[in-house]
Amino acid sequence: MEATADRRIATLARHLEASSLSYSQINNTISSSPTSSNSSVFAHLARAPEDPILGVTVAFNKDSSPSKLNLGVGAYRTEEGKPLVLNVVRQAEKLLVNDSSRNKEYIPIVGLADFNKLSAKLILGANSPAIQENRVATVQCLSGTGSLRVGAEFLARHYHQRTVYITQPTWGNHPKVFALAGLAVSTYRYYDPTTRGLNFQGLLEDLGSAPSGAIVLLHACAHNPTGVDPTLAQWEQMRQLIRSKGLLPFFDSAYQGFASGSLDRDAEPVRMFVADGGECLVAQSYAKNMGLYGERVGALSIVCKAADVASRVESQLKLVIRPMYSSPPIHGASIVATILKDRNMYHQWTIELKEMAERIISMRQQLFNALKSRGTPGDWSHIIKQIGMFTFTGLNSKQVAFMTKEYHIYMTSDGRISMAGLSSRTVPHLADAIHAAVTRVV
Ligand code: PLA
Repeated sequence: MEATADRRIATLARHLEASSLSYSQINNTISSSPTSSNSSVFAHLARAPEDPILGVTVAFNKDSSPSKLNLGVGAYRTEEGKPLVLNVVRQAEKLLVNDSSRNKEYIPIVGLADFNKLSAKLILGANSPAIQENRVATVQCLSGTGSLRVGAEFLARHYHQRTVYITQPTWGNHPKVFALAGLAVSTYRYYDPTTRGLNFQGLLEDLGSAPSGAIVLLHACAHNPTGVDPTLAQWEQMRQLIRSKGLLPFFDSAYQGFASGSLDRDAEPVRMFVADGGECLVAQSYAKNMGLYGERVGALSIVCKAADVASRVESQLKLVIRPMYSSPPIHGASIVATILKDRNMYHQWTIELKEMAERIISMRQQLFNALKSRGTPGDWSHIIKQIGMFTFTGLNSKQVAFMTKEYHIYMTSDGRISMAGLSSRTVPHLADAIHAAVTRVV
């Protein structure tokens, strides 16, 4: 425990140094400003920068242009550009509201039992031997981020290897989640900007030289931000390497069903690792595939080798969760459990999910066609090849800034656009902006 505390303080100190104030400076400032004096005890605080992804929405909200377009955060929009609540979610909510036997009592630290069982089944498959053998510890967490964070905290306390390897590049929150839990973060090569595809050789080399036992974060499908996924044959090679080196796989599954439109197909890489009998962690999010963004509903599963280990793991997860937020919220998980346990509702969900995935795929084709018809210089075939919610366009930060200033199009500065935020109506505007950016800004 003491070692954990020391590590946290060291991590925090590094974090603070990076924002130009040292830990001891802050300590001094705090002690020399009593709460009774006129100046604030927080007066020393520098303004923190906005989040690189969520800050795009903040800037977008301030723009008064009628043609503004937010392609920053990965949030699904309809053809009319509106947020979508799935019909099946509305239906589940009505059932919940009309059920007078329901109450608002605290739920257990680990969350709703039904939700946990059904979530494990969703990602690992209905016939998963790991589930049948009771070797999976699942806890309900605060969406994907909370699941990653609980997993990271658990590993920092109980796992012998403290280094986690993340893809280069990755979702911007990954390094922060792991570093603040007290783990050391390293990267492995993943994306090749020249081919706009996977740097598979680099990936194998880097994982091959990782220290034995290191944690490897894997995007289960629809890699964020690149939209580049390994093929199943490549996954198999990765599995063999990871197992032979005794690395510990930690899957981030934030887009199950969003990549291909099929929940089972998108879960194949995870199932491949579970089928070999080895251990792994999986963080699941229902933000995108059930459109439950703000409900903050997700799950962390730890697949173990034996039932008694899984049960001890679960008991320790409770000690991680209780001092963080005590127990998770009830509403979102009740919606998910209602849908997953009812055959008809589950079927309806798969149809609505497929519609969302297909609309995103059709946006790829439309944007590609629009750039072709404008004769925009460059090979834009990666737009139709990439998978999931995002296209990693290859536009540089100057071109992105130009598109925001001149066309009121908002996206992250690394050139990532959320295809789910586009519609047939807005494709021409985006294509005009990209055309202007690549022909006028280098
Ligand atoms: N993991 C990955 C790979 C993600 O892309 C995201 C969300 C999450 C986890 C966490 O999602 P959740 O906590 O809401 O379940 N990424 C978004 C949003 C969609 C964000 O940055 O928070 C994105 O625009 O990248």
